[in-house]
Amino acid sequence: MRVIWVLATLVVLVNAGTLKDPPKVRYDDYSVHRLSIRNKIQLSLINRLSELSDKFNVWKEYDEHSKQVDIMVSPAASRHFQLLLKLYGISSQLSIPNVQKLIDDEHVSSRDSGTFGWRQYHELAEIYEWLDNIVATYPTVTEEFSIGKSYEGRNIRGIKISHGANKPGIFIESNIHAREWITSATATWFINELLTSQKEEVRNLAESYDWYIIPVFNVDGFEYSHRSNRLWRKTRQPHATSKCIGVDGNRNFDSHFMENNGASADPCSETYAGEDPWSEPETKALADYLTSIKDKFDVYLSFHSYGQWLLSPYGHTAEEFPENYNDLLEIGAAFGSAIKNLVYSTDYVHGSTASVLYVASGSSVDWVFNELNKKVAYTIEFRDKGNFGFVLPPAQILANCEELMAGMVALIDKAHNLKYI
Ligand code: 0X9
Ligand code: ZN
Repeated sequence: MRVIWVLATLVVLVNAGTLKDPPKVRYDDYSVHRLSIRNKIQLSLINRLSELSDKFNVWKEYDEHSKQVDIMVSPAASRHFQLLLKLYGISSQLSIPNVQKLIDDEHVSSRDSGTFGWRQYHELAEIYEWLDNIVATYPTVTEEFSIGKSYEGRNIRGIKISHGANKPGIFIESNIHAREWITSATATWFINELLTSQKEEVRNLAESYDWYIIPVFNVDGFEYSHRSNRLWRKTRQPHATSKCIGVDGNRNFDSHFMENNGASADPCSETYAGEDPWSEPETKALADYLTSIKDKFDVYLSFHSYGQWLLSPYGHTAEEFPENYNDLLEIGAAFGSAIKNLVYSTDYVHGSTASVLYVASGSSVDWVFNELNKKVAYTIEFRDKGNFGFVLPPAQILANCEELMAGMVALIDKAHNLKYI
């Protein structure tokens, strides 16, 4: 009898949607602060705070360029946090007073009526449905591919756009970090432009190169960021001995894995590298796929947010620079000034990851650069510089897309002139 009651209750709960969609994590009165760090003692305090992951979440790590850290603080920890700032003499600026407000605003923005568009963010099912339509609409120049399945069994899909056999290839990986929604919004827009734009510079890009684009790489994390926790970053594979879930995919590649403190060994950290390189099915699938087409592409780009940076190797050390670093800087300068010349006058800073940002080891870009020998490989950190961070308002999607296109045209043009492509 009791079993029947339990079953009946379950049926009611499932129908009410209670079990289907667990409540979303809320960020009411969570605030984001921009801290100016002046010494090692201050920095080590922030690093220790960031280990208390239910109270603090580092949105942007310390970098030598700005000497700033963006940190999100829970309302419960807020008073303690202010005391610590005072005690350690850390100056701070409140950049976001209430994260939940931004998350709520993201949803009430002007929705595209019925069709897929770029005035709002879309979830994975919508992006995949759109991709189906694109492939059906442009069958002669597009080809769908899948690099394999995620931990939770989702397909990791990509699109190849090609106007003829064996053109030099450009590979774009996007949304390895789940919460960086602007990346897949920009990648899908870019696919659409390559197929529909009549602008000469875009037609040149589309028709002179083979494009391989994965708009959402971390599919499980992305889905989770829509359904449960807007600020999820990592993959979704559980850990054997920790309650914390997932790995930072961009620390899980087998290139200088875990070197120089460029990743964490703590499963609860946002930059947890994983037990071993390739512990995540997603990174393994991407590496295998890239290896299988390694003769078909010359340029590799990884889309991230935020900070407005164009970052080249190396990520694992600031002591050494790649042999072609001057070329990478020249390409970076072209990218930056093309964006600066647009009406928005947005600043991008370029340089090696470890020297201008921070040491990050085991990233996809460094693996492609070092192991597949692709000498034009960059991380692009899109808008903004911290006013909205990961929750970039949908009203900024199109401006970000325009900037990417201007930067991309200049980047590819310069890489071509320097004979990389
Ligand atoms: O830390 C990262 O993985 C990237 N920044 S983010 O805020 N989007 O998480 C930077 C990646 C730098 N790239 C390389 N290490 N090559
Ligand atoms: Zn990222």
